[in-house]
Amino acid sequence: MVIFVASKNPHKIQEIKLVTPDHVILRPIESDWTVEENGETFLENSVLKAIEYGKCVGGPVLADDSGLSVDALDGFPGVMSARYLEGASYREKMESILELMKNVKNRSAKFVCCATYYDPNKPFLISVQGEVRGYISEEIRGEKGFGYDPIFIPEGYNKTFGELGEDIKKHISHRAVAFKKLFEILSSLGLI
Ligand code: ITT
Repeated sequence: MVIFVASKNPHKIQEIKLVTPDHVILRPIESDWTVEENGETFLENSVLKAIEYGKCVGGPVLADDSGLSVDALDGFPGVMSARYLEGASYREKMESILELMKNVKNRSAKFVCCATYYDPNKPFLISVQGEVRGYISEEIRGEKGFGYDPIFIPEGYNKTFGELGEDIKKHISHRAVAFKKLFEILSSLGLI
């Protein structure tokens, strides 16, 4: 069966594929479809993307809204993770976060992912959230992954996601946790 994915981020889609059951085919966005992500939470934005794209394609859709949340910065950049310092490179965004964290002792942080399934024909919507807790590193390390991966050290490891890459992310990341949970629910309901 085919499920559309309401994401323009190829890294996300690749990571979702790694935890998708073999009989489910993910179909990425082919048009220049876009939606204004004006929600205040990961849940709101994930639901917004799923419903808007579901209405557009007329079939079952998955959406992912995610981001980095730093405890000492009151959850920043949070839902603003993609839009923080718009136009700047991820190296610049990470340098800026490290600058904000200079001399900050509490480096705990988490990645959060809200995964939503929506079928406009039922209509039917399920949202689940996944998290991975960890720490902000002292410097940028690693070339793997995407976004803020090179400054995030997951709990229980001493390397960043940028060093660990998808071999580890597919087991413990916020996205892996959320989508595994979502696929389990969809399977138990006989929807996939
Ligand atoms: P779509 O909305 O098209 O799915 P996006 O990248 O704009 O793509 P979001 O609005 O959900 O997605 O923003 C997520 C941002 O949070 C992403 O661009 C990264 O900056 C960050 N992020 C989320 N998951 C991440 C991960 O696994 N590793 C590193 N950074 C991540």
